[in-house]
Amino acid sequence: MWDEIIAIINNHQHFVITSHQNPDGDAIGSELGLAGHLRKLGKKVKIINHDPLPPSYRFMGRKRWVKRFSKSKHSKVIAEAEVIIVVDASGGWKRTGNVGEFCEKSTAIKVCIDHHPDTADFADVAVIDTNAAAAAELIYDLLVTMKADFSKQMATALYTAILTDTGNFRFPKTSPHTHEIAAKLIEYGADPFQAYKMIYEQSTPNRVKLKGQVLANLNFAAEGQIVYFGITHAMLDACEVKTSELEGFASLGQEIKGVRVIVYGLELGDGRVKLSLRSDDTVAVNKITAEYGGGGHHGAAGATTQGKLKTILAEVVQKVIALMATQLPAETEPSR
Ligand SMILES: [Mn+2]
Repeated sequence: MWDEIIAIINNHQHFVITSHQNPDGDAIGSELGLAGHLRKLGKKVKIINHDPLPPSYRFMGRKRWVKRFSKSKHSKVIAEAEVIIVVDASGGWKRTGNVGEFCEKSTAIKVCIDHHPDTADFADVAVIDTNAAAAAELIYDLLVTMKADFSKQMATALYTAILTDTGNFRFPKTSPHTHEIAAKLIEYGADPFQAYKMIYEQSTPNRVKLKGQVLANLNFAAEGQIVYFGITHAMLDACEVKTSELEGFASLGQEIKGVRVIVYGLELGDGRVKLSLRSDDTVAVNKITAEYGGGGHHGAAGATTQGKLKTILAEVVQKVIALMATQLPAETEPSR
């Protein structure tokens, strides 16, 4: 499955790696793990993303290793790259934001490595495995196939990617292989305690207070099977919390018994609302985000749309109710 990609890596020198907008732990960790290996092979590698490196992921590598796309600085690099590798983002160049239009125009060979169920026909070569719990699992497999020498930094990046994308090894795609990979990465120097602390225990007091405010005002529908809430720009201003600090808010309410779907809307302050949907995997919430031009998995999906927060939340909740009526009822015992 990796032959073609390995041949491409071996035969070229200049690489650009990118991923989706609003990069998560899997996007950044996969990029850094792969880049670490390519650099060890003596390749020239640039990681270029639409967004800046979120501060919470800085511990995975040096800040300068992950660049925020700038037309003046990077359009030439992208145009002249021999190979562009997109990780954790199939579904087309639009998923990669501003980087995408330059990647599309580049004459580079385009490679996609991902675990999302989206089409990848924008790439020349794609390895898509929807059974992988994280794109980083696929990167790990590629690196092992290439007999990579894992540094502590590469192991930390890939471990953190898997940690975050599996919701701490509990989402349904967490497999024996996921744990085998994690075990190896710990051997290679990843520190589970440190990774958890750096990802989940770096909140500001204001962030925790905003969380409290959200939890105190959760809304319920479908007899408690749906939790929904919105965060307005005014709430962020009042609490002095930045949108970049809201990682993890999409699963608020998940701990409540009987909840199958969480609908979360965030006012972006420019007339747009960012929607994040979560489900216990019995409801394919990506069907709903697709209607808003977004993507994702059954259990976690997102989209950005135009309109009033309250109206959009009400509309999405109705869509979830309709979708739940067409799908299997929740199991009495959770599947995970
Ligand atoms: Mn992922």
